[in-house]
Amino acid sequence: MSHNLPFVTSHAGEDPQVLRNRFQEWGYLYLKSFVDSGRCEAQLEEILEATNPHVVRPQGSVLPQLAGDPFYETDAIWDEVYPKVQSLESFHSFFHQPDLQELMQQVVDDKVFVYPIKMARISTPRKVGYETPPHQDAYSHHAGPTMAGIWVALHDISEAMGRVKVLPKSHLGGVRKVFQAEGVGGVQCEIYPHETQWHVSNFEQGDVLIFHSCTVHRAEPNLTQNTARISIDTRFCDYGAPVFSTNLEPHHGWRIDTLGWESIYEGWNNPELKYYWKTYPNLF
Ligand SMILES: O=C(O)CCC(=O)C(=O)O
Repeated sequence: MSHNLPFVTSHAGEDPQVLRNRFQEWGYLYLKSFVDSGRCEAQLEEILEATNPHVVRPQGSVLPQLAGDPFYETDAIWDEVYPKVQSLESFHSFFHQPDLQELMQQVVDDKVFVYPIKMARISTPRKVGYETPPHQDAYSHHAGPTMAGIWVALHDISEAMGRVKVLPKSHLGGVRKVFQAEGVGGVQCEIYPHETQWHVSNFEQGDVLIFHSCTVHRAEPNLTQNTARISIDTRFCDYGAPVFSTNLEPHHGWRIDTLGWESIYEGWNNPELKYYWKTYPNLF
């Protein structure tokens, strides 16, 4: 039987060496209220315009609400709304903002490379069993030990809403065997019998979770009646570390025909982030 303990908490402004040591000790950093609420709200609003009419925020509601049938990644509704989410310039720029880049830089202790692949997660109720199973990003993103994931809560996320949790110190054992599973990503990694204690807390808007490429993490099921959980994430590494080609495609671009960089870039104002990785020195 597994049980949860709260995340070990970090704060913006802590000594970068302290943050790095904590990251290497536990395999993750959980930063409270790192991203300004206004920025999260603005990003959430734009995403909700793209998910309308399936996930909306009715007048008076703070949290996104599922307005019709539940869905998960690869369902027809997902395939309808996700290209619209992926087309948002603000969504692709989010992790390139100076404070987030500086945070990633502190973790890698070097110049940072933010992966082109940017993910939005929409966890709806009534899809129990389809939440992201336990996995390691080293496997999913074909990456080495200096890659990490960065995940941002765009609104408060309570226990019932499908939080993301981590298996503390699981990065210390390297990359594990995987087997097929239901849920986002379709694979699950091995969990050893003694690994029963997970770390998780209720998120507040703007909280940031950073996880080592070998840290096992998973999503909890969304057990609410109608509330959808929306978060965004990407991957990063020290500049020059090898980056595998699948991370250069838009998320789900490999299976949704209309989802490619050309269509994503249509209508963008700032050309700076278009194909910014083309000059990266270590793509494979
Ligand atoms: O947000 C989620 O549901 C899954 C996040 C995750 O597992 C990941 O970013 O690798």
